[in-house]
Amino acid sequence: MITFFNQLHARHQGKFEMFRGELVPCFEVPARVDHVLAELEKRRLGLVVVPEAFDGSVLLGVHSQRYLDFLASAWDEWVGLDVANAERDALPSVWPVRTLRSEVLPSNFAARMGLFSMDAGSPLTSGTWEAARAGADCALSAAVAVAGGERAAFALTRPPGHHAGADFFGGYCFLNNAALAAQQLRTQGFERVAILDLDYHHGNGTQAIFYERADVYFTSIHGDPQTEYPFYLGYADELGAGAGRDFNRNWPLPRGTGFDVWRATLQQALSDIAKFGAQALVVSLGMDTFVGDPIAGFTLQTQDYLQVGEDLAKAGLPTVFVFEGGYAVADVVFSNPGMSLKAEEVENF
Ligand code: OKP
Ligand code: ZN
Repeated sequence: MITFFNQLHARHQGKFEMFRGELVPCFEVPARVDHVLAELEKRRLGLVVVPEAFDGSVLLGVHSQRYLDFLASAWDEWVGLDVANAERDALPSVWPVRTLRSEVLPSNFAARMGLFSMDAGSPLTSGTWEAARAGADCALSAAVAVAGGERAAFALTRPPGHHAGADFFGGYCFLNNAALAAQQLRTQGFERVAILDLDYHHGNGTQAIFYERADVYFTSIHGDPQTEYPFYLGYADELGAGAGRDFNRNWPLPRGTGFDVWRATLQQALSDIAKFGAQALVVSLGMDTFVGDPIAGFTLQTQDYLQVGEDLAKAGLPTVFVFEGGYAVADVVFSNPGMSLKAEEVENF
């Protein structure tokens, strides 16, 4: 398995996120991927390659121009408000909820920050844009590699992407890496692409991006949004709309769900992907299903991920893995299906 990694990920380093009324240290830290990288190299699990830099226009396949413009200039605008802001993360504080207008673009920076975001837990920092672009390059390069004949490619990226919509950030995500990979596979000739989101949190951004499309099937196994982030999407009755009707499927599971039920659900999701006739697969690989994760609630254990790797391999599809969540920082390497595979299985993957 070839891995795409860019050390520029570390340019995104939030200080605090809003949690239960106070600012707490960010869970989404650079060390997350550094541990995975070290382990990949130690176990010699294939090449680790720096991705090529894609032209910004590729991002328009998934994101709106006005959102990309905002992200690209946000840090400079933030510091322009007050030079002391250079030492502070930017967090939104006001949002255009129902009855307020979101097609008007205010000139006020805080107003635009709210317009283009869904929560106050995703700090925007001096290097956020650079890191997000580097992450998108990893996902796009992984898709190009798979389109070029690789059986599997891994985009080892952060910040994650699956909560980011066409025109908003949130849930630690800024550019939707999985969506970009899926779109790239479409562009390169795969007629039907499936996205399997295994992160503990529902991939609301990815779902929304493809909700009205029949060419990209989205399915997700996640903590029930009645109690788990992102709360406002990810329910079982969301089946797609318009041409995309029946090309979206959610599998919300209660907090506390263990591997037996989770795996039976995975089998159903994989069977639906086969019925859809997917020619390629993008896996949003969140490792926060691990029992030790500090912000999630499933109880998968290290050895379970061996089974996950085998189940995914059996699907027999060219596969792009995109790293998403996983916050048990030092343990995240032990909960990665690709990394839990035995050497010969990695070869066949
Ligand atoms: C991103 B990904 C914890 C509150 C939760 C948002 C969680 C985003 C998860 N302080 N905040 O799906 O792993
Ligand atoms: Zn997650």
